[in-house]
Amino acid sequence: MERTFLAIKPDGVQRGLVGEIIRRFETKGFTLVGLKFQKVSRELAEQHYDVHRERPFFPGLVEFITSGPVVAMVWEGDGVIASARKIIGATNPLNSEPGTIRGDFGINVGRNLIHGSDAPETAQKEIALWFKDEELVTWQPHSTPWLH
Ligand code: ABT
Ligand code: MG
Repeated sequence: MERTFLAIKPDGVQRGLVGEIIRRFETKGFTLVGLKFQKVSRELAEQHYDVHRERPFFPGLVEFITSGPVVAMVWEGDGVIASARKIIGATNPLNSEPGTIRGDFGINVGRNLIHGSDAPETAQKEIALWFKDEELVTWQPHSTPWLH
């Protein structure tokens, strides 16, 4: 079953949007398999955003992501990687559609509330970076038998 890595960033936590954001993935029908609340070390932040290391916004990005606690999560379900990106919305909240998380709650590209893996390879890499195998729970939700 497909899995993706999502993280509610410090701005989402500070603004009290943790419940609202988790609710959207739960009610869509995806399954939570990993969850932790933590402050992010500089080392983890730099590894997570390694592809952006040479970009001018990289130092500010690392500063921001390490500025307060984040909610790191792994979600499972058919097509969850692409679907979560749709639920999250475009990178710049000013361009993201109403109805998406960033479209509904954000205005600033540097404060865009939530991260979602952008492809199967990055999902795999990010899950391994943020979670140990034993922190992930394999289970079958039984409450929605007709979902799939
Ligand atoms: P993430 O889920 O955080 O990776 O965002 P997303 O994949 O939608 O967008 P990318 B391109 O990966 O941006 C990573 C973070 O860098 C910030 N950023 C990006 C800027 O501040 N300025 C820019 O010009 C660009 C392209 C936005 C993303 N995170 N935050 N916060
Ligand atoms: Mg990205």
